[in-house]
Amino acid sequence: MKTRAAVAFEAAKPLEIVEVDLEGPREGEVLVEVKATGICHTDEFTLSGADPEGAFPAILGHEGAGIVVETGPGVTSVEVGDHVIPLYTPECRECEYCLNPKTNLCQKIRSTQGQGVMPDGTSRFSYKGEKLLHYMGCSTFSNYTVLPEIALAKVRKDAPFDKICYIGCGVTTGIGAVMFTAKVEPNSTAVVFGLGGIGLNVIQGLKLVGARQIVGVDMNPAKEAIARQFGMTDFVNPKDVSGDLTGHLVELTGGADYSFECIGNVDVMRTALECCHKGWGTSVIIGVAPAGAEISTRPFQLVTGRNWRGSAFGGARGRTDVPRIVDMYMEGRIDIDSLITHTMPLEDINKGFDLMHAGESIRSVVLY
Ligand code: NAD
Ligand code: AHE
Ligand code: ZN
Ligand code: ZN
Repeated sequence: MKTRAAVAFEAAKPLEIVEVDLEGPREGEVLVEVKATGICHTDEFTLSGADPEGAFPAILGHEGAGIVVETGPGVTSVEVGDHVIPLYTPECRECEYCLNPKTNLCQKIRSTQGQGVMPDGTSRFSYKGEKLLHYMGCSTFSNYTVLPEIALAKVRKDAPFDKICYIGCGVTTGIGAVMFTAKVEPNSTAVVFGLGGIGLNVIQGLKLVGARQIVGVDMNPAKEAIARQFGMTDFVNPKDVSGDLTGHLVELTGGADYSFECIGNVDVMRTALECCHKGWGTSVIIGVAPAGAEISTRPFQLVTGRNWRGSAFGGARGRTDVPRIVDMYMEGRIDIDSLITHTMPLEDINKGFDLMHAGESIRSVVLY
C-alpha cells in the first residue's frame, strides 16, 4: 500500500513528507493506522546525527497511538479494530529479560530493531524502490506502520489518540522512572533536572507517590510555571546560582533522596548524582547522551552510599503497564492535556522540531 510519511533522508536535514510504499504484515506482525504521534527529544537526537545507532534514510517517531487494520499469520493478542500504542520496548513475556522481574528490557527483537529492520531482517518501507529503515521498531511518523505484535499494547477504545500517544514514551518514561525504577517512597525529597516532556512527567509521578519536596532545575525560566502546576515545590535556574550548583542543591534539600536527569547532559548527570544524600541517595539517568559522551564522578561518591541508576521507558513492561497508565489518565489521576502545547498536521512536523529547539513547546503532537 501507499502511505504518507515524514522521511529522514539524511541526518540534520528537515524531514520530507512524501508518499512511501509499505508492505503488509508478515508472520507475527500487525499493520497499524497511526492516528497521532508525539515528537520526543529522542527523535531530535537521532535526526541530529548524535545517535550512535542512527541510520538513514529512516522513518522516525516512537510515541504513537492508532488502530489495528490488518494482522499477519499467527497473530493472537490483537485483532482488527483494536486500539493500540506501539512499544519501542516490547514485552514478549518469554525471553530471559521478560522472565526476570528486575528489568523491563525485553531483548527478543532488540538487535534487529536497533538496525532499523523487522525481526526477519527486512524493512516493510520503501521509497522509489529504495529501502527505508524503521526506527525504534515503531516509525510513527508514518500514517501506517507495521510492528511485531509483541510491540503493541492494547488499550481501551474510549481513550483519545491525540492524548494517549504521549503514553507511548514521555508519560510512561517520567511516571515509570519514579514508580517502577526508583520506587520513590512517600515523604521523599527529589531533584529533577530538565523540565521538558519527560521531567514534567517525573514531577507528576513524584507528586502522585507523595514526595515531600520536589526541586526542579532548568535553564529556561519559562518552565517554572508549568512545573509548579505539576507539583514542583522549588525552582532552581542554574544561571541564577552564583556558586557551586551541587552545593546549592544539597543545601536546599539536605541531600536529595532521589534525583532524575532528564536532559542527556553528562555534566548535569554528575551534579544529579552528587546532590544526592550520602548513604542512600539514588540518581536515575533518563536523558540520552550523544555518541562518545561519558559520565564521571569520584568513586568515593558511590563508596559513601550514593546509587547511580538508569531507566528506559520508565522501567515499564509495555503490554502490561501501558493499558494501566491509560486507565490512570482516563480516571483523571494524571494530567496529559496540559503538557500537549501544540498540535499540527504531518505536513508541519518540522515546525514541531523548531518549537522544541526554541524551548517553546512541552509536547507537540502530530494528528493524521
Ligand atoms: P525536552 O527538550 O522537552 O526537555 C529538555 C529540558 O532540559 C528543557 O526544558 C531544557 O530547557 C532543559 N535543559 C537543557 N539543558 C539544560 C541544562 N544544562 N540544565 C538545566 N536544564 C537544561 O526533552 P524531553 O523530551 O523531555 O527529553 C529529555 C531527555 O530524555 C532527552 O535526552 C531524551 O532523549 C531522553 N529520553 C529518554 C527516555 C528513556 O527511556 N530513557 C525516554 C524519553 C526521552
Ligand atoms: N540509540 C542510543 C540510545 C537511545 C536510548 O537510550 N533509548 C532509550 C529510549 S529513549 C526514548 O525516547 C531506550 O529505551 N534505551 C534502551 C535500548 O535498548 O535502546 C544509543 O546511545 O545508542
Ligand atoms: Zn521518547
Ligand atoms: Zn522479552
